[in-house]
Amino acid sequence: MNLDLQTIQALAERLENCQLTQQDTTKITDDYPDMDWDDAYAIQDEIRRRKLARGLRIVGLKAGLTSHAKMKQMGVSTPVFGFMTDDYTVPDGGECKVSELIHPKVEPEIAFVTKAELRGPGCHIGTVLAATDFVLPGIEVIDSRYRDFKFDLKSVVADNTSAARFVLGGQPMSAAGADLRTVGIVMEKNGLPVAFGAGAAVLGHPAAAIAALANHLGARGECIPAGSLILSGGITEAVSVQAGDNITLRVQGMGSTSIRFV
Ligand code: OOG
Ligand code: MG
Repeated sequence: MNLDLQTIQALAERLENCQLTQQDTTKITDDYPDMDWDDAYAIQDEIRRRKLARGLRIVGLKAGLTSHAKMKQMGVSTPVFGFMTDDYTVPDGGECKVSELIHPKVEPEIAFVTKAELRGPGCHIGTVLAATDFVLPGIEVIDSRYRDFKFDLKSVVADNTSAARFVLGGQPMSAAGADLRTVGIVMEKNGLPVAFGAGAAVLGHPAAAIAALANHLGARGECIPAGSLILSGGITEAVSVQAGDNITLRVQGMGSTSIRFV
Protein backbone atom coordinates (compact mmCIF):
# COMPACT_ATOMS: atom_id res chain seq x y z
CA MET A 1 0.00 0.00 0.00
CA ASN A 2 1.29 3.44 -0.88
CA LEU A 3 -1.71 5.58 0.10
CA ASP A 4 -2.70 6.48 3.66
CA LEU A 5 -6.18 5.87 5.03
CA GLN A 6 -7.18 9.51 4.72
CA THR A 7 -6.33 9.57 1.01
CA ILE A 8 -8.16 6.30 0.41
CA GLN A 9 -11.27 7.68 2.12
CA ALA A 10 -11.07 10.96 0.17
CA LEU A 11 -10.72 9.13 -3.17
CA ALA A 12 -13.64 6.81 -2.36
CA GLU A 13 -15.77 9.83 -1.51
CA ARG A 14 -14.72 11.60 -4.73
CA LEU A 15 -15.59 8.60 -6.90
CA GLU A 16 -18.85 7.81 -5.15
CA ASN A 17 -19.94 11.44 -5.31
CA CYS A 18 -19.32 11.38 -9.06
CA GLN A 19 -21.65 8.40 -9.28
CA LEU A 20 -24.32 10.02 -7.10
CA THR A 21 -24.26 13.37 -8.94
CA GLN A 22 -23.60 12.07 -12.50
CA GLN A 23 -20.35 14.02 -12.84
CA ASP A 24 -17.25 12.59 -14.43
CA THR A 25 -13.71 13.01 -13.12
CA THR A 26 -10.13 12.60 -14.24
CA LYS A 27 -8.34 9.30 -13.51
CA ILE A 28 -7.19 9.10 -9.92
CA THR A 29 -3.83 7.67 -11.03
CA ASP A 30 -3.17 11.10 -12.63
CA ASP A 31 -3.03 12.46 -9.07
CA TYR A 32 -1.60 9.35 -7.38
CA PRO A 33 0.66 7.61 -9.93
CA ASP A 34 2.22 5.47 -7.19
CA MET A 35 -0.99 3.85 -6.02
CA ASP A 36 -0.83 0.05 -6.18
CA TRP A 37 -3.38 -2.77 -6.55
CA ASP A 38 -4.01 -2.96 -2.81
CA ASP A 39 -4.71 0.77 -2.74
CA ALA A 40 -7.13 0.39 -5.65
CA TYR A 41 -9.10 -2.41 -3.97
CA ALA A 42 -8.95 -0.52 -0.64
CA ILE A 43 -10.69 2.44 -2.33
CA GLN A 44 -13.32 0.07 -3.78
CA ASP A 45 -13.78 -1.47 -0.30
CA GLU A 46 -14.27 2.00 1.14
CA ILE A 47 -16.97 2.73 -1.46
CA ARG A 48 -18.63 -0.54 -0.42
CA ARG A 49 -18.43 0.48 3.24
CA ARG A 50 -20.03 3.85 2.46
CA LYS A 51 -22.92 2.18 0.61
CA LEU A 52 -23.52 -0.44 3.33
CA ALA A 53 -23.50 2.34 5.94
CA ARG A 54 -26.38 3.97 4.02
CA GLY A 55 -28.41 0.76 4.22
CA LEU A 56 -27.69 -0.65 0.78
CA ARG A 57 -27.09 -4.40 0.42
CA ILE A 58 -24.62 -6.32 -1.73
CA VAL A 59 -26.62 -8.38 -4.24
CA GLY A 60 -23.90 -9.62 -6.55
CA LEU A 61 -20.26 -9.76 -7.53
CA LYS A 62 -18.71 -9.21 -10.93
CA ALA A 63 -15.68 -10.02 -12.98
CA GLY A 64 -14.80 -7.58 -15.75
CA LEU A 65 -12.29 -7.20 -18.55
CA THR A 66 -12.41 -10.98 -18.96
CA SER A 67 -12.72 -11.07 -22.76
CA HIS A 68 -10.20 -10.07 -25.39
CA ALA A 69 -12.81 -7.75 -26.95
CA LYS A 70 -13.22 -5.84 -23.68
CA MET A 71 -9.50 -5.77 -22.90
CA LYS A 72 -8.79 -4.41 -26.36
CA GLN A 73 -11.57 -1.82 -26.18
CA MET A 74 -10.24 -0.50 -22.86
CA GLY A 75 -6.52 -1.03 -23.59
CA VAL A 76 -5.84 -3.30 -20.58
CA SER A 77 -4.86 -6.93 -20.05
CA THR A 78 -5.99 -8.15 -16.62
CA PRO A 79 -9.44 -9.05 -15.26
CA VAL A 80 -10.84 -6.89 -12.46
CA PHE A 81 -13.48 -7.57 -9.81
CA GLY A 82 -16.26 -5.54 -8.24
CA PHE A 83 -19.67 -5.68 -6.59
CA MET A 84 -23.29 -4.68 -7.17
CA THR A 85 -25.70 -3.21 -4.61
CA ASP A 86 -29.50 -3.62 -4.54
CA ASP A 87 -30.10 -0.21 -6.14
CA TYR A 88 -28.30 -1.46 -9.29
CA THR A 89 -31.00 -4.06 -9.95
CA VAL A 90 -33.34 -3.49 -12.92
CA PRO A 91 -36.26 -5.93 -13.32
CA ASP A 92 -36.38 -7.96 -16.54
CA GLY A 93 -37.81 -5.73 -19.27
CA GLY A 94 -37.67 -2.76 -16.90
CA GLU A 95 -36.56 0.84 -17.24
CA CYS A 96 -33.16 2.34 -16.61
CA LYS A 97 -33.08 6.14 -16.27
CA VAL A 98 -30.15 7.60 -18.19
CA SER A 99 -30.48 10.82 -16.15
CA GLU A 100 -29.11 8.82 -13.20
CA LEU A 101 -26.00 7.83 -15.17
CA ILE A 102 -23.08 9.61 -16.87
CA HIS A 103 -22.47 7.76 -20.17
CA PRO A 104 -23.91 4.23 -19.91
CA LYS A 105 -22.89 1.24 -22.03
CA VAL A 106 -24.32 -2.28 -22.08
CA GLU A 107 -22.51 -5.61 -22.07
CA PRO A 108 -23.80 -9.12 -22.84
CA GLU A 109 -22.86 -11.48 -20.02
CA ILE A 110 -23.55 -14.93 -18.59
CA ALA A 111 -24.53 -14.75 -14.92
CA PHE A 112 -23.79 -17.54 -12.44
CA VAL A 113 -25.70 -18.33 -9.26
CA THR A 114 -23.85 -20.57 -6.82
CA LYS A 115 -25.14 -23.24 -4.42
CA ALA A 116 -21.88 -23.88 -2.53
CA GLU A 117 -19.09 -21.71 -1.20
CA LEU A 118 -16.11 -21.12 -3.50
CA ARG A 119 -12.85 -20.42 -1.71
CA GLY A 120 -9.52 -19.91 -3.46
CA PRO A 121 -6.67 -20.43 -3.98
CA GLY A 122 -6.87 -23.32 -6.38
CA CYS A 123 -10.39 -22.79 -7.75
CA HIS A 124 -10.77 -23.91 -11.36
CA ILE A 125 -13.52 -24.47 -13.91
CA GLY A 126 -14.34 -27.84 -12.31
CA THR A 127 -14.87 -26.48 -8.79
CA VAL A 128 -16.93 -23.61 -10.18
CA LEU A 129 -19.23 -25.84 -12.25
CA ALA A 130 -19.75 -28.18 -9.27
CA ALA A 131 -20.71 -25.18 -7.10
CA THR A 132 -22.99 -23.57 -9.72
CA ASP A 133 -26.74 -23.80 -9.17
CA PHE A 134 -27.66 -22.30 -12.56
CA VAL A 135 -26.57 -19.82 -15.21
CA LEU A 136 -28.76 -17.23 -16.95
CA PRO A 137 -28.54 -14.26 -19.34
CA GLY A 138 -27.49 -10.94 -17.83
CA ILE A 139 -27.01 -7.46 -19.29
CA GLU A 140 -24.61 -5.30 -17.33
CA VAL A 141 -24.92 -1.50 -17.60
CA ILE A 142 -21.49 -0.02 -16.97
CA ASP A 143 -20.92 3.69 -16.37
CA SER A 144 -17.33 4.66 -15.75
CA ARG A 145 -17.03 7.67 -13.53
CA TYR A 146 -13.95 8.66 -15.58
CA ARG A 147 -14.07 11.25 -18.33
CA ASP A 148 -14.70 9.73 -21.77
CA PHE A 149 -14.59 6.21 -20.26
CA LYS A 150 -10.76 6.47 -20.23
CA PHE A 151 -8.92 4.77 -17.38
CA ASP A 152 -6.15 2.39 -16.41
CA LEU A 153 -6.62 -0.77 -14.37
CA LYS A 154 -6.00 0.69 -10.93
CA SER A 155 -8.34 3.61 -11.58
CA VAL A 156 -11.13 1.30 -12.78
CA VAL A 157 -10.72 -1.07 -9.81
CA ALA A 158 -11.02 1.90 -7.43
CA ASP A 159 -14.19 2.92 -9.34
CA ASN A 160 -15.76 -0.48 -8.57
CA THR A 161 -15.16 -1.56 -12.19
CA SER A 162 -17.71 0.91 -13.60
CA ALA A 163 -20.60 -1.04 -12.05
CA ALA A 164 -23.92 0.79 -12.35
CA ARG A 165 -26.97 -1.39 -13.18
CA PHE A 166 -27.77 -4.93 -14.33
CA VAL A 167 -30.72 -7.00 -15.45
CA LEU A 168 -31.17 -10.77 -15.38
CA GLY A 169 -33.81 -12.87 -17.08
CA GLY A 170 -34.56 -15.64 -19.49
CA GLN A 171 -34.53 -19.32 -18.65
CA PRO A 172 -32.05 -20.36 -15.95
CA MET A 173 -30.08 -23.41 -17.06
CA SER A 174 -28.05 -25.91 -15.08
CA ALA A 175 -24.36 -25.45 -15.78
CA ALA A 176 -24.34 -29.05 -16.98
CA GLY A 177 -27.08 -28.21 -19.50
CA ALA A 178 -24.75 -26.89 -22.17
CA ASP A 179 -21.12 -26.39 -23.09
CA LEU A 180 -20.73 -22.78 -21.94
CA ARG A 181 -17.84 -22.30 -24.37
CA THR A 182 -20.00 -22.75 -27.44
CA VAL A 183 -23.18 -21.10 -26.14
CA GLY A 184 -23.98 -18.33 -28.62
CA ILE A 185 -25.21 -14.86 -27.72
CA VAL A 186 -26.86 -12.07 -29.71
CA MET A 187 -27.43 -8.60 -28.28
CA GLU A 188 -29.98 -6.41 -30.05
CA LYS A 189 -30.39 -2.65 -29.87
CA ASN A 190 -33.83 -1.47 -30.98
CA GLY A 191 -34.38 -4.79 -32.74
CA LEU A 192 -31.11 -4.76 -34.67
CA PRO A 193 -28.39 -7.26 -33.74
CA VAL A 194 -25.35 -5.23 -32.62
CA ALA A 195 -23.09 -7.76 -30.87
CA PHE A 196 -22.51 -11.48 -31.33
CA GLY A 197 -20.32 -13.94 -29.52
CA ALA A 198 -19.89 -17.21 -27.68
CA GLY A 199 -19.06 -18.04 -24.09
CA ALA A 200 -15.46 -18.98 -24.88
CA ALA A 201 -14.72 -15.29 -25.45
CA VAL A 202 -14.58 -15.00 -21.65
CA LEU A 203 -11.21 -16.48 -20.60
CA GLY A 204 -11.84 -19.58 -22.74
CA HIS A 205 -14.80 -20.54 -20.52
CA PRO A 206 -17.02 -18.19 -18.48
CA ALA A 207 -16.54 -20.38 -15.38
CA ALA A 208 -12.85 -19.42 -15.49
CA ALA A 209 -13.88 -15.84 -14.64
CA ILE A 210 -15.70 -17.09 -11.52
CA ALA A 211 -12.63 -19.17 -10.56
CA ALA A 212 -10.43 -16.08 -11.02
CA LEU A 213 -12.74 -14.11 -8.70
CA ALA A 214 -12.63 -16.89 -6.06
CA ASN A 215 -8.84 -16.99 -6.26
CA HIS A 216 -8.61 -13.19 -6.05
CA LEU A 217 -10.85 -13.18 -2.94
CA GLY A 218 -8.96 -16.14 -1.47
CA ALA A 219 -5.74 -14.13 -1.55
CA ARG A 220 -7.56 -11.57 0.64
CA GLY A 221 -9.00 -14.17 3.03
CA GLU A 222 -12.49 -13.84 1.51
CA CYS A 223 -14.70 -16.24 -0.45
CA ILE A 224 -17.74 -16.38 -2.72
CA PRO A 225 -20.56 -17.48 -0.40
CA ALA A 226 -23.15 -20.05 -1.49
CA GLY A 227 -26.11 -18.36 -3.15
CA SER A 228 -24.06 -15.63 -4.79
CA LEU A 229 -24.88 -14.02 -8.10
CA ILE A 230 -21.80 -13.30 -10.22
CA LEU A 231 -21.53 -11.61 -13.61
CA SER A 232 -18.72 -13.28 -15.54
CA GLY A 233 -17.82 -10.32 -17.79
CA GLY A 234 -18.74 -8.83 -21.16
CA ILE A 235 -18.48 -11.32 -24.04
CA THR A 236 -18.19 -8.53 -26.62
CA GLU A 237 -17.30 -4.85 -26.68
CA ALA A 238 -19.63 -2.68 -24.62
CA VAL A 239 -22.27 -0.75 -26.63
CA SER A 240 -23.26 2.86 -25.83
CA VAL A 241 -26.91 3.55 -25.11
CA GLN A 242 -29.12 6.60 -24.77
CA ALA A 243 -32.69 7.38 -23.73
CA GLY A 244 -35.14 5.57 -26.01
CA ASP A 245 -32.90 2.54 -26.59
CA ASN A 246 -34.22 -0.96 -26.04
CA ILE A 247 -31.64 -3.69 -25.46
CA THR A 248 -32.33 -7.43 -25.64
CA LEU A 249 -29.82 -10.18 -24.96
CA ARG A 250 -30.54 -13.66 -26.34
CA VAL A 251 -28.45 -16.54 -25.07
CA GLN A 252 -28.63 -19.94 -26.75
CA GLY A 253 -30.76 -22.31 -24.66
CA MET A 254 -31.41 -19.65 -21.99
CA GLY A 255 -34.00 -17.35 -23.56
CA SER A 256 -33.63 -13.60 -23.35
CA THR A 257 -33.60 -10.60 -21.06
CA SER A 258 -34.11 -6.95 -21.89
CA ILE A 259 -33.83 -3.42 -20.55
CA ARG A 260 -35.24 -0.08 -21.73
CA PHE A 261 -33.38 3.20 -21.38
CA VAL A 262 -35.59 6.20 -20.66
C1 OOG B 1 -14.77 -1.86 -16.78
C2 OOG B 1 -15.78 -2.93 -16.44
C3 OOG B 1 -15.72 -4.06 -17.43
C4 OOG B 1 -16.76 -6.22 -18.19
O1 OOG B 1 -17.72 -6.98 -18.17
O2 OOG B 1 -15.77 -6.40 -18.93
C5 OOG B 1 -16.79 -5.05 -17.28
C6 OOG B 1 -15.18 -1.03 -17.97
O3 OOG B 1 -15.01 -1.48 -19.11
O4 OOG B 1 -15.65 0.11 -17.78
O5 OOG B 1 -17.72 -4.96 -16.51
MG1 MG C 1 -19.35 -6.29 -17.13
